[in-house]
Amino acid sequence: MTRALTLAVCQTGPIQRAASRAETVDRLLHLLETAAGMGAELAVFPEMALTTFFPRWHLTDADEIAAFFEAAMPGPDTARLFDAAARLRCGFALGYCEAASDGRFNTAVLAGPDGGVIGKYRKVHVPGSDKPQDGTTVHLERLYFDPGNLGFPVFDYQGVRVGMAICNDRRWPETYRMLMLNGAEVALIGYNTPLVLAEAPAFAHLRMLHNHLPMQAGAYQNTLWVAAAAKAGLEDGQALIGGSCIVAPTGEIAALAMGLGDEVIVHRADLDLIAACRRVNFDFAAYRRPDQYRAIAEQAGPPD
Ligand code: CDT
Repeated sequence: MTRALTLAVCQTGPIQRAASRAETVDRLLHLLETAAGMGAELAVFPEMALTTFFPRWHLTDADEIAAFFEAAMPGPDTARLFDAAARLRCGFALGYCEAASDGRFNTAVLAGPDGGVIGKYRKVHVPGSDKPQDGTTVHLERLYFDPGNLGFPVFDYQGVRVGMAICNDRRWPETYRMLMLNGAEVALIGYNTPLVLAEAPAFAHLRMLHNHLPMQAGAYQNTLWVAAAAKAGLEDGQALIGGSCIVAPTGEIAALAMGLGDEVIVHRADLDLIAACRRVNFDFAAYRRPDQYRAIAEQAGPPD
């Protein structure tokens, strides 16, 4: 019998700053119910799915910044989502801003089909700057978030090995490699990707290529399923790309979101395809040469 897991990607449209948590959680609940109605067993929501992508602004008021963070997960606003997971027997990965005792993190929590917390991941590759620049659109994630300190954990989800990554992580080959080496069969990714970067406006037409290219390569080169959810559309004046997708271990896009609003896509992921792809090209144990790759772990970039 084929091993399979039905994956759902719950893309959201913009979540404006004016939206209350209750309003936003209502939207996420509706998406989860839709996903479960389509047969999903595990869903992924975007990065920072409870709030607007506030690092586009330079904020200085501590209370104003703290309002974007969750002190507990589940918390008073989000418990309904975990209850729904249990009711629908459909777990999820949810991106949120985590206020923890050891720092502030851009985090995703993995909820099980019983509504319990399985584990969490904290974004390793935090992009942008910690210094506001005069007059230009900024990306100040490094001002508000500490770099993730949990590595790339992989969790058991109903007998399937599941890992997570967040937005900029998806551009780095090490993300998928670490997930594969830790045993992942499925990688769940959420993202908020501006259509135009102030520092590279000429690349605007490449944003979707550079969205799918690394995820397809990561899935193929590591023989994983990738399910990735965008927060899309015009959010508080900034255009975010869509392109949410489910990518097979062959590198093929198995399902693709059409629009820039709330949308669910579903695909029954054949987990046996992983072994088939490994047999064709990527018998890691037989062919990988970790002894020849030392620089990958020891150097950040090319020598000076
Ligand atoms: N959220 C996030 O990580 N966004 C980045 C874009 C900003 S890079 C300055 C991304 O890689 O999509």
